[in-house]
Amino acid sequence: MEHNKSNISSPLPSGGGGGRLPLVSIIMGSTSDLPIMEKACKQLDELQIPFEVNALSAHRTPDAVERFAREAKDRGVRVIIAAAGMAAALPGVIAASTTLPVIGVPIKGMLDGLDALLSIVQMPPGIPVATVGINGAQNAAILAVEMLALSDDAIASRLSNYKASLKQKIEKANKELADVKYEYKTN
Ligand code: AIR
Repeated sequence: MEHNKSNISSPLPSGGGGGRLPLVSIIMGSTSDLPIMEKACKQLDELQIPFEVNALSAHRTPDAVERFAREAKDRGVRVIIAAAGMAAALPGVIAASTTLPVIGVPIKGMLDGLDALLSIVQMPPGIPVATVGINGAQNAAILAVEMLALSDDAIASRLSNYKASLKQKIEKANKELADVKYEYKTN
């Protein structure tokens, strides 16, 4: 998998992106979240959305997080996907310093991820974080693309093809289910 270049110092490998500016910024509390967040990267790649990915922590690198949030909009980023586990302050702290929509991904670590889910979803009035399910990185990417599609017909068309492919996939799977035999199965 290739990761795009970013102007934020990152422990992640860089490269690819074809010199495009990122529309979506994926940020995670630690590179230990990457195995989950790779699903978001893969989905954005599939839908041909330029993105960047960085690891910054609300607790370990608070100044860098605030700078990231303040500068993201001027860099052309349209949607931020922020993921963290445990006491997951990152999405909320970012949402506090930007008017861009922030999609939060709770990462399962302790307590089956409920700690992160509640930390991300229970934001005070005025500072929303659109929270997906625990480890819901792929849905976060799709939601981000749905936001971009509101003002971009080419993206809207790719998104609509993707949704149609989901329908075809389940229809095919259901046909295959017909070949599964059980003594008492009637279809
Ligand atoms: N985390 C990092 N800084 C603040 C928080 N809440 C989260 C990371 C990761 C978890 O703590 O998002 O899910 C454990 O991080 P690490 O680096 O110890 O593996």
